[in-house]
Amino acid sequence: MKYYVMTLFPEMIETGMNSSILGRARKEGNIDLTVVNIRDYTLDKHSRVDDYPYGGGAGMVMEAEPVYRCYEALCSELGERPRVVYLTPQGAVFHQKMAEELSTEESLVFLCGHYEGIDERVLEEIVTDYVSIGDYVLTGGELPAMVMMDAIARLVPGVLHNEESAGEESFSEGLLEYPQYTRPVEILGREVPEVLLSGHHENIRQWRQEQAIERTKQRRPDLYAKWQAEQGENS
Ligand code: 6GU
Repeated sequence: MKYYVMTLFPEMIETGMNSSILGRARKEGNIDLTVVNIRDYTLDKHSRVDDYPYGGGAGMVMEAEPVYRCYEALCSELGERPRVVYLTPQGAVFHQKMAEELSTEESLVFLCGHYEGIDERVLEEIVTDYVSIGDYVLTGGELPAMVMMDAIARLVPGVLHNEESAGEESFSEGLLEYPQYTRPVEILGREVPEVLLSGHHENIRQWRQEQAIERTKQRRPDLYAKWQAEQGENS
């Protein structure tokens, strides 16, 4: 998977993408990341990339030209025109299925806005996907881009190692994950559930399934209702 991030804050992306599993995936060559500074593409002699909004109002708007020139330079270099994800609270809310779909792309461009947004005309010209990561307002698209890159990367073959398998956790079957325990057997006056010590694989599987269902019902009644409806369809 090749990620390209267009941003005014490249160091924020570089810092965030160097640690943990993502850092390892880059070193191992399963994820490639190129961060480009939109400011490098302004023709303004003071390197300005924003201006006052037509019609008035608070804040500044990012100009179309540097963003457009930045994307076109990228495309010339690549010899292709990858999908462009614009991070905005006005987008469709990101979810696991979307991550799965995007993980099949060879390359993805993430466009990060700041201030009061980007001139609509360049968005109309280059953006293929408008995505939000939830119903709250952030100061810019960098954190959302990193959230998406993380969720997508772990679905790319080779990124997770055996012990980190992508299949069996939250959402893969529409349920939250069952509780986990490790040594010691007793701590804070609480014991590991007996069944997990039994070595009886079928009982353990059943117990975990029940826990996952109960936990989803309690904590995410919305997901539980969806899961129940799907159970009905499949039987
Ligand atoms: Cl993608 N951008 C910004 N600025 N705020 C957000 C968001 C994106 N998703 C949720 N809030």
